[in-house]
Amino acid sequence: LWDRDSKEDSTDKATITKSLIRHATTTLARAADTMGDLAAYHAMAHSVRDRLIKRWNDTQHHHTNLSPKRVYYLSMEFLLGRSLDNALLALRLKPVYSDAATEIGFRMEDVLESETDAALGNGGLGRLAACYLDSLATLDYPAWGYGLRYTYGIFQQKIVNGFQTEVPDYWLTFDNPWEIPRLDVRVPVRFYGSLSRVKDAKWPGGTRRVWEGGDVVEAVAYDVPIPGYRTPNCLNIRLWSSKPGHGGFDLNAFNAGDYQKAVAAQASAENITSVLYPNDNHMLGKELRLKQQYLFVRATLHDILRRFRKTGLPWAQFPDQVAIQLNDTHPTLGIAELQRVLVDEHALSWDAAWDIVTRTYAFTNHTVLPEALEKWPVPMVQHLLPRHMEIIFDINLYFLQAVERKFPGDRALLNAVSIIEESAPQQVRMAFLAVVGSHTVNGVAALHSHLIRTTIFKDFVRVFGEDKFQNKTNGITPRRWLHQANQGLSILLTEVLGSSAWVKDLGQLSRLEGRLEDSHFLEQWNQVKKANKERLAEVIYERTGVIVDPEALFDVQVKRIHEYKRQLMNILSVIHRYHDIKARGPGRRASVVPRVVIFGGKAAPGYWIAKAVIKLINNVAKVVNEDPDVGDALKVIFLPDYNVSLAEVIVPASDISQHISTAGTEASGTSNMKFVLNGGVILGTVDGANIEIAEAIGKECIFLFGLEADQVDDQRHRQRYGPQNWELDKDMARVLESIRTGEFGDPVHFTALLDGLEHGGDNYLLSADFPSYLKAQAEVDRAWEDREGWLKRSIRCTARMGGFSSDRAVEEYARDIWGVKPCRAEEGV
Ligand code: 26M
Repeated sequence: LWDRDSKEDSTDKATITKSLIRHATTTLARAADTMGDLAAYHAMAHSVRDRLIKRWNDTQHHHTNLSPKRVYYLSMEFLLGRSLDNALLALRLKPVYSDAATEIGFRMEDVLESETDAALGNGGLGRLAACYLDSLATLDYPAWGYGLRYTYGIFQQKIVNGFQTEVPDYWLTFDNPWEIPRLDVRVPVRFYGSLSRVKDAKWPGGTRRVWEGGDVVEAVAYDVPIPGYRTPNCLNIRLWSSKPGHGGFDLNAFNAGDYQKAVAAQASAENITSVLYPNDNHMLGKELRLKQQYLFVRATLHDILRRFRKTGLPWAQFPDQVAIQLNDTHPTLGIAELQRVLVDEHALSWDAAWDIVTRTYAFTNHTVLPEALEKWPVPMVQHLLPRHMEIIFDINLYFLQAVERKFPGDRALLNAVSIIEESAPQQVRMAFLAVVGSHTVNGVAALHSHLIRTTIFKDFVRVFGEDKFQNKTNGITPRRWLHQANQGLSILLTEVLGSSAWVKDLGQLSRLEGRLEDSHFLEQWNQVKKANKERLAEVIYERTGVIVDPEALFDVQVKRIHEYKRQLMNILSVIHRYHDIKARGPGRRASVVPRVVIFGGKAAPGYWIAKAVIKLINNVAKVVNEDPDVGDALKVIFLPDYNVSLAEVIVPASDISQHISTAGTEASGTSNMKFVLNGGVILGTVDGANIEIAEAIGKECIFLFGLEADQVDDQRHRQRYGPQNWELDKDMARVLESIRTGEFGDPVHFTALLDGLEHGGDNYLLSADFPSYLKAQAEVDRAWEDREGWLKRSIRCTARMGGFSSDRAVEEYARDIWGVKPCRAEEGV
């Protein structure tokens, strides 16, 4: 199909320069000598895209021919970030493209900076999906990602007067070179409508359930190529976009002369995928979100089933060809949808269909926070998806009957495991549906997996047994989070380890430990970190106007703003530190360890407490940064619009990063892994993956503090109902008093924050952990003063992180859950 010897395949500078110029002139209709960085980016992206598409085609053909079992990763979010740099590194063409860019008058950095992030996700869950697709591609697994093509990704955050404001992220303003529209791949999707029963001898029992009427829209496919690193394989993420249904005009309205109404109906179809819901770890029961979920699973299953049917295999072999992973409960309607299609459209018996469903699906849980667990009101599901509601009731009925047979008369158990919550109105518990419809359920870190077995899913462990509930500790891709984001360190590692094999085999980093006494190497390590801190200092100056000293300790907390993540505790400790500096007087100030405390993160637009925390951080920053008594001893920075590409600058520049959630609340965390991999030390609680990181790198390399998960409930209980009146920690109370008296601006903005701590029972236990937090902070200061000790700690961090690669995670999923094997396309270019 493709002329392999064609000139365009060559990787010499002249060929690449020519292809840049050709894309500038023909694809963009621009003159190469008058274009700016943005146009140069588009020309380069198109040139790289040509190469990706070839690999993509070869991989798909190869997989179609061999027909191996495939894994389908279903995620409502893919937080990909930028693609150009990543693709150039995967193809190992960055040096020659850089030379070509220079040749036509551009600096590679400026070209790369022109790319807008693909930000189709909120945070950890969406970024995890992106890391897993990178590993699946790199390890040659036959896999597809499926998601939604939101017109607006996560909002852009602007800080105005210290407040977060949200600006729409219209990321498709310019053409998106990283997607291939498949305007011919369209799937009709029905909403609402009614049910009937018709006679049909082909169906078991002689009747068939028919769902018809309602509104029909179409899902259109857009494909995003995901190149593997140093392999010819290139995977696909298929993103669905909603469009008006075929013959989309509402003919009744049209005939009645209501042209406006007919057109408006078209717009409402396009609305479905127009915006990503900006909530992270919080459920919102909006009908439009349910429509997104159904459109997603309906289109995806249609596609998967079509691919399976081309094999000509019998239905019973579907689970030998298809593994579907549910990234949290968001795609759980897919369970009911597969059952519906098999029973209503392909005439399988209920039991035969259910056997196929439960051998196909597996489910990853990402949170135990009660407010994040998805529940949908039965009347809403009934109205929007009448047949699915019926099927869910039947699934529940047969499941509860099986429970009754195993545990006769245990009504409390039946109540506890019912997929339907008997509230008014009744609610569908999506996590329970996901557990019942999957063969395997996994948590995302050891503690989290233990917690789901003993709390939210404990009754299901009785019903299904222990083995169904597994742990798969999260991982991060070393391609983006070390090789790409930290070029300086990447070069040093390759030099010291003798090859770049570590990029695909992260365990090799352990060999760094042999270099701990090599003072030349220590100095090189130091220089890399210093350069990364200088780069971040420049970004801080550009975006906030504040000058920071790269020699200071860089202390970073970047993640979504959420009460359980306790950014509030961090800023309160900053105030405490500020008061300490002020109280010292000029003489003793010189002995303070200079710190730059850096915050970043978005609050959900309706999450007022989180927004107040952002305002407090900004107000504290203003007071501290402008106080001449403080100088370089302390600077406080809030970096606006934290996203993947900003993370790529921040992560390599941290000395210490904070992961300080109340124990038992952060399922895993993944930025903790990114920081440590880049030689950053952690200050954290005994929570999520922090625990496994501590085990891997050694207690001396991590600063852990605070209550442990099994102490949290008792502490909450004591605070609420304890024998003595519970009081706030004294140091914390003093800090709160300074906020209340207006030291950091009009305290009216902070009433909710103060009240939550003083009268609201301090649900996230900031006060209980505050003393040990301050103590850990002081230990960090002392450790920093021993610069050589710190450097060695930094190297050990990187050296011992091999186990946190997403390659390891994906291999475990492949072996223990999916049963898929690598399948590499033939070496082409
Ligand atoms: C649900 C309903 C309606 C709208 C939005 C949602 C929703 C969206 C995102 C709920 C939760 C969402 O994300 C949760 C999440 O990101 N969890 C994080 O997952 C990471 C990867 O496993 C973990 O590392 C984090 O600890 C966990 O908080």
